[in-house]
Amino acid sequence: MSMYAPSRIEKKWQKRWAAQKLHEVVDHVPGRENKMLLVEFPYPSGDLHIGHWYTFAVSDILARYLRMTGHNVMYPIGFDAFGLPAENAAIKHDTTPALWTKKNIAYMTKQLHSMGASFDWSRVVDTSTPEYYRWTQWIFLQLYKNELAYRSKTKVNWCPKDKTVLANEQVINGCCERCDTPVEQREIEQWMFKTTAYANALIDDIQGLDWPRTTVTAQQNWIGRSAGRLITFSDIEVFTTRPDTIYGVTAVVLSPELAQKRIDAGWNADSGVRAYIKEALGKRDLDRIEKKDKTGVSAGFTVTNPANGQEVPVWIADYVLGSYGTGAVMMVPAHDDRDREFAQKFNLPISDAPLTDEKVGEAKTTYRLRDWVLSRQRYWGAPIPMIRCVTCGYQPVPESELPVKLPPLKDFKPSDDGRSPLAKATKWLKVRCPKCGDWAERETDTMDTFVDSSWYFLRYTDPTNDQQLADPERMHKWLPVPLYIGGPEHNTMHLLYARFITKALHDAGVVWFNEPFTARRNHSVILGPDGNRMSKSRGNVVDPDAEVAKYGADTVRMYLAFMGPYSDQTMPWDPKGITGVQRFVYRVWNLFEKSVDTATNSEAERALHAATKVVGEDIAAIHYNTAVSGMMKLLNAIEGQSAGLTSEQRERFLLLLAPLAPHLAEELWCEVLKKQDSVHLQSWPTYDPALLRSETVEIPVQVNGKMRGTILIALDASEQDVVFAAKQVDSIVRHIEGKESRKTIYIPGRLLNLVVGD
Ligand code: ANZ
Ligand code: ZN
Repeated sequence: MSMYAPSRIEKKWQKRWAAQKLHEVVDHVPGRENKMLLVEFPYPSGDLHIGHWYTFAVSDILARYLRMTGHNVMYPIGFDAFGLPAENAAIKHDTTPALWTKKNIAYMTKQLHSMGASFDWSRVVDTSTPEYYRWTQWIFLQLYKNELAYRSKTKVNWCPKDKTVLANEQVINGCCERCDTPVEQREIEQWMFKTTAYANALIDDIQGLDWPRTTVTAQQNWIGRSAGRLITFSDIEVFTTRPDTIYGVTAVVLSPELAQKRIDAGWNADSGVRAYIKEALGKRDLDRIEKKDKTGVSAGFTVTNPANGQEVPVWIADYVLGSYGTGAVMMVPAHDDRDREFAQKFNLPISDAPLTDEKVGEAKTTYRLRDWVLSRQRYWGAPIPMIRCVTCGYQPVPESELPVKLPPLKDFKPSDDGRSPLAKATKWLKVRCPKCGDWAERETDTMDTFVDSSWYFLRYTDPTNDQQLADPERMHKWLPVPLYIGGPEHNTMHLLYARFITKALHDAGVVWFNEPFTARRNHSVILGPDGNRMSKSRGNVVDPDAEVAKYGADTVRMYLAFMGPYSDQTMPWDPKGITGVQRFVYRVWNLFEKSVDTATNSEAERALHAATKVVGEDIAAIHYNTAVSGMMKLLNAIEGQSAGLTSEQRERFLLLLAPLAPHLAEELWCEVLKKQDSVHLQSWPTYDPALLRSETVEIPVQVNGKMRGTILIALDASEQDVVFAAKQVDSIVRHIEGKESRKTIYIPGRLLNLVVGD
C-alpha cells in the first residue's frame, strides 16, 4: 500500500458514488423507514464558508448513520437563490443577477461535491427558476383566496441608498445593515400576509414540538401574547395588563399615530401638538421604546376615569406605540417605570392609591406579532402574481397562467420614487384584466425571499412536478420533516414564516400537517481563529477549500465534528487542533497497511463492542464530538496491544468509521479488504452488552486531602456514583458527618477528595 493521499482517494470515490447514484432515494424501500434529514439550504453567495461545511458535512455523519441503521434517508440540498445581494453584486460586477447567481450555484455545487456529503443531487431545488417560483406564486394565490394576503398602507423602514424597504431585522442601530445609511420611515401600500390570523396557533402548537428551549422562547417572545383588559376613558380606549392599578391613573397617554387619527377625524389640535406628532412619526418604534429621556405634549383636554369618576389629563407621547394594544395607555406612574419617567419629566402627579382587583372594561388578548410585509420594491425575486385594473381593482393572475416570469431587464436598479424596477419592463407590464378584459398592469413588487424559503422542503419530495407543488402521495412519504438542522439566527423569522405558510397551506387543503418541522436542532457557530465572527473585513475567514486541499475532506469534517458540542456553542477555529485529527486519520491508514491477520483477539473485541455502542448512540444523539473521541479511544485500544485484528474485526472497524470519514473508510473497505459493495450500503454492527461490563478499580478517597479509605467501583462510574459509594464507607463517613460539603474533586478512576468545612 501507498501513502495516504486524500485528494486522489476522495475525488475518485465522489465520482464513483455519483455514477452509482448511491445517494439518490426513491419513495419506498421495503423494510426501511423513510427519513428526511433537512439542513437549511444555502444562499448562493459564491463560495461556501466553513459554516456551510459545518452544517452540511457534519450533518452528513447522521445521514450516513441513519442509512446504516435501516432508514431510507433523503438528504436534500438546494439554493435559496433570490435576494438583494445578487442585485448588488451584479451591479458591482457589471452582470445580471441571473447570471451571477447561476455562476455561483455552479461553483458552489462543485464545492459541495468536494465535501463528499451524501446529498441526493437529483432533488436539488433553485428558488429562482420559473419551475420553482411558479409554485411560490401559486402559494401566494392560495393565501389571497383565503383572505390571508391583502394590501395595506404600512410604515416601513426605507433605505434611501438601496432604495428599498427593510425588515426591522435589517436595520442595525437605525442604519441599513448592508450600506450603513440612516434608515427613514415611509408609508407605502404593500402586500401583506396575515400572520396574525395564526397568532394563537403559532404560540400554542410550538409546545408539541421537539425544539430547542431557546428557539421556543424566542418565538413566544416574538409573538408576544399578552392578556389584559380594554378600558374606556370617555371616548378613549386603553389596553392594560394591570387593571388593578386603575385608581393610580393620573393621565391617559395617546400614541402619536392615534392622535393623528383624531386630527384626521376633525380634532382641531394646536400647532405644538401637530409639530410633535410630525416629528414623532418619523422615528422608528424601536428607538421610541428604548429611549430613556421621555418626550411628549399635553393634548389640552381631559377624560374621565370610569372607576372613580376622576378627570385626568390627556397627553401625547412617542413611548406609546400606535401598533400595539389600542395605541393608548392609562398612565400609572406609581407602578410602571416608563410612566414614572414620563410623569417625573412633566411634573404629573404620582398617586399610590390602593391596589384593587376592580373588574372594569372587557378582557382582551393582544399580540406583539405583526402581519408580514412581503412586498419588495426590488428586481431579483418572484413577481407577485396580481394584476391592477382601473375598473376592477386588484385581480389575481389565473393559476393556469403561472408562472409570471421575471422579465429580463438591463437596468434593474430601483428608482428614487420607490417604484419597483419591474415598472420599467413596459411590455411585460401591460396585460389584460382577467375580469373585464381591458388593458391593465401587472403588480411590480416582488416577494420577500422568506416566502421562497418557507416551503422548499415540500418541493424536495417532488422537485420536478409541473402539475402541482408536489404530489400529495409523495409528500406523505416524507413529511412533516422529522429533523431540521440550522443556525440559531433563524430562531424567529425563517422558522416562524415556514410555520405560518404550513398552517395556511394546511387550511387550504394542500398539506395535512400544521407544523412543518417535528424536531429542530441548532448547530453551533464557528468563529474565526481570533474568536470573532468570521468576516471578510476582519480578515479572519477560514476558507474550507484551502483546508480541504491541505488535509482532505475527511479530516476537515471530522475535525469540525470533534471541535465541540454541535449545538448552542460558539467555537473558534483552532488551526493547530486539526493536526490531531489528521494524525488519527494517518494512524488508521497505517493500521490497515500493517495488516497482520490473527485468528482471535478478545481485547480488541471488547473495545469494538464498546465503540459500536458509544459511537452509534453519540451520532444518533448529535454528539458528534464524543463519537469522534469514541473512535480515537478504539484506535488507542487496538494499537495498545501487539496482536493484529481478525479480518472480521477489521471490517467492523471500518463500518464504525464510515459515517465519520466516508472516503477513507470506502477506500480501505474496497481496496484493502477487497469488498465489492460500498461500505455505505452496509449495516451498522451490533454489540453484545455482556462484553461491555467494564473492569473495576480501587479508588483512594481523601477527606480534606488526608487518606480516609478506599472504594471498589466500575472504571467508568460517574462522579455521582463514586461519591455515593464513598459515603457508604464508615472510615470516610466519620470525617464528613455533620460537616458542610465545600467541594468535590474527582480524578476519574484515580482519586476522590472530599473537601468539607469544620
Ligand atoms: C397600566 C399599567 C400599570 C401597565 C402597570 C403596566 C404596568 P405587555 O405586558 O407587554 O403587553 N401599553 C399598552 N399599550 C401600549 C402601547 N401601545 N405602547 C406602549 N405601551 C403600551 O404590556 C402591557 C402594558 O403596556 C399595558 O399595561 C400598558 O401599560 C402598556 F403597573 O397599563 B399598562
Ligand atoms: Zn378589469
